[in-house]
Amino acid sequence: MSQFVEVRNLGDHVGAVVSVRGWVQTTRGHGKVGFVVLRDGTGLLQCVLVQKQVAPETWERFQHLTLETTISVTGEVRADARAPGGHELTVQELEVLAPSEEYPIQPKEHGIDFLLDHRHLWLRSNQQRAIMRVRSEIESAIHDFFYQRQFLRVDTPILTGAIGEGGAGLFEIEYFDMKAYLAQTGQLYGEAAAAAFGKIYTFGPTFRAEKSKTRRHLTEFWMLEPEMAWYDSNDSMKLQEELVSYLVERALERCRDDLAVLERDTTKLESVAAPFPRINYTDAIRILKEKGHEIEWGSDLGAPDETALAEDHDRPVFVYNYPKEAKAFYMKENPEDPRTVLCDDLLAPEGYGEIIGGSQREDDYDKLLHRIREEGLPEESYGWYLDLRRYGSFPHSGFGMGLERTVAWITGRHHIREVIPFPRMMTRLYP
Ligand code: NSS
Repeated sequence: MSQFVEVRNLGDHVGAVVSVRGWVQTTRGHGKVGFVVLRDGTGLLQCVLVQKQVAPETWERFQHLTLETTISVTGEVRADARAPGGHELTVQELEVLAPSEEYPIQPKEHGIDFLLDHRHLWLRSNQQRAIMRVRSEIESAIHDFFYQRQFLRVDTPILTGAIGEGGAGLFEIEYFDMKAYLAQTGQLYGEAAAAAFGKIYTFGPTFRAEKSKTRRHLTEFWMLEPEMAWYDSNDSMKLQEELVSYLVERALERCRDDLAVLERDTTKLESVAAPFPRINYTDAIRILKEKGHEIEWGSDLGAPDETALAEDHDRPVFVYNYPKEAKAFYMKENPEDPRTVLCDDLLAPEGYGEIIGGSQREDDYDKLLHRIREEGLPEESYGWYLDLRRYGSFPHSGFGMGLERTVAWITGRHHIREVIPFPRMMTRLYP
């Protein structure tokens, strides 16, 4: 057992003498009084040293402290509403546990490339820590949401045969004497699991060899993918709006301080409540044309189109039933208009664009096989997937929510590279 107290628990020790350890975030001195803001991972603590009240060695050590030096301090805890975290420590002793060389990240403006090159250190900064805490809270909220609804969590493979979303963007790797691919999605495996368990979700890293350098694309991102037996596309949209409302509510409830550090305008999140508006794809094209966008029926929506559709609303909007050719092979043909499929994209407001893509799945063996052939996908790899339509086919739907896009929207970050601890992009594998 450590005799050290965590900063977050200092409220239980007001008036007592305790020891705290962590890293020097800032120091400043005014003549014979010194201040150190210590960060221990659980919070920030302002430590005050008065020269004539501490041993000369302690004062000497304080004067030579550099940023990010690992220290331990012992002193009396005082409640102070103005101090970060609400407490201050009147220091009696200060020890250096490990020195720190000249720290690359200084309190000044650094360019984004410099910060990304130093991501392993940048993570220690106040804003980055706030973002990661929100991310972690959203992850916990995802698990709570599905646990409450009795979904089973199923882990799907990352190493796969040639199977996924189809199209470009597969990462190919050597797998003994075979080719393997990093999973673009867990969905197809999720569909197999839905036939075994009814309602499931999978949550893990997914990979796309994205050549696009946009603020919405990573090559490795985390995706939540629920899959529900017996749900039609409408049932799925209802679940999506309940989920997203719940996640936003959780962030507002439990991450107020972090959102304040990030200067997020939370009034924009407070209006996020189900139900969300639903726009048919064909209506979406009409609206976009009225807004002067050059888009024709048949094409997928681009980022500026998504922004324009979402800007009329104070909460995310669904665009549903896209043309077949704009979407993946596994989506169910719309019986009312076979040119389209039963699918939806959920577009976040404030320019964040698509955070969810979902659909009802094609459950007809012949239609699915036809689509696989039409797309020129390697039929042999899809044998097991087709089996799901041969041995007891069933109506089912599911969706994929990109964690980083969702967290970027909730935290108000411009680029999604800031909301994952170690972003992977076309030109970035380090650190
Ligand atoms: O390609 S998706 O639209 N859909 C799927 O992968 C389905 N197989 C999901 C399913 O139905 N189970 O991607 C889903 C979401 C999308 O809305 C984004 O939020 C996110 O995944 N996404 C990405 N985030 C970050 N970077 C990249 N490159 C990316 N691609 C998709």
